[in-house]
Amino acid sequence: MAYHRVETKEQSMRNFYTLIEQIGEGTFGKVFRAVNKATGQEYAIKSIDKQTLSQDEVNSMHLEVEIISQVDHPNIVRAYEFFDEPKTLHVIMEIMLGGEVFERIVEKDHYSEQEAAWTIRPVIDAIKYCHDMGIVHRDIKPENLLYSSFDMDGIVKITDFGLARFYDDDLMTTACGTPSYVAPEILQGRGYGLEVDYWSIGVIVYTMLCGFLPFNEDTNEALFEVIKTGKYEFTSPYWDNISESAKDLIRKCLKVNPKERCTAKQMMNHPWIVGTNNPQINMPDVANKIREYNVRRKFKKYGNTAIASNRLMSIIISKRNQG
Ligand code: 3AM
Repeated sequence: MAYHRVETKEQSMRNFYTLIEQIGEGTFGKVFRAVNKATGQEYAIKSIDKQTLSQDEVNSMHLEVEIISQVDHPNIVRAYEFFDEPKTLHVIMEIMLGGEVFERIVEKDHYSEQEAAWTIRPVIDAIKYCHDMGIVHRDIKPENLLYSSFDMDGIVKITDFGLARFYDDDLMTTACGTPSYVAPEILQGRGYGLEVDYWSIGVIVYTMLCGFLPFNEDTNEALFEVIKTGKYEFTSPYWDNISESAKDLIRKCLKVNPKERCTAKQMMNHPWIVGTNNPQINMPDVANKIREYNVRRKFKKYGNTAIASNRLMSIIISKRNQG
């Protein structure tokens, strides 16, 4: 990936790209649709105002760029250029025009367990690839799984490596993530590893098969207490007709003890993910529930975005002090 340290006006991003419209807002900064002036090719540009960032966050952004410049996988959004301007950072990325994975599911005429498994399989493969490279994503959630296009051949890709880190064998301690998808060991403040991404996959698969979250409380404090116990249910009647194989996978991902949790490699070999015997019965009620969940999610968006270290830590600590 090309890195540009911008010192003159001629070198600035706007000399090479025309911004068309804002298409999103991420953990750090805004995302725009843009066109390369020389080629006419469309890209997504993530722009971050440096003045709104602490030095830690600027470092984090540089790290995100370093990470995405090293990954090369069909199910991970590509990044091409990085402009480091005096006031702003811009990452030029592949544009994903097909929308979020949960938005697409509800548009399908037919949605079965088989389709759910096919949808999540490439995501697990991409996570396995990251982990093999020593990269932990730490913010796997439906909002970060985007389709490349609306065509039939559009493929799902992981985006937003804003919280990703290189991981060696030392456990990480920074508390971060998105409340509904965060793993218990992060909340216990005990140090954690790659397994946090497997937990998030468990939460996503659960939600894909019923349309509601396994852990859901009115406040983050209450939510974190429940996540730490790892207690959830396959609530009747919603789960009555879901296969035992799907439930087995979810149980293996949502283990409180990260050492007992199913790895991405094991998931890729799990019968439900391999998917030769999955039910192909249409599940219109699940699609409807996912539709309702999407509406709630958009509504709550700013209550359930990624929480970087300080704020999450203060919620955990204030809860600890209370009890
Ligand atoms: O703000 P919303 O949730 O609508 O879909 C992503 C999200 O949109 C979008 O930017 C927001 C923060 O992640 N986004 C991220 N990367 C993108 C990309 N490469 C993207 N949209 C298109 N192409």
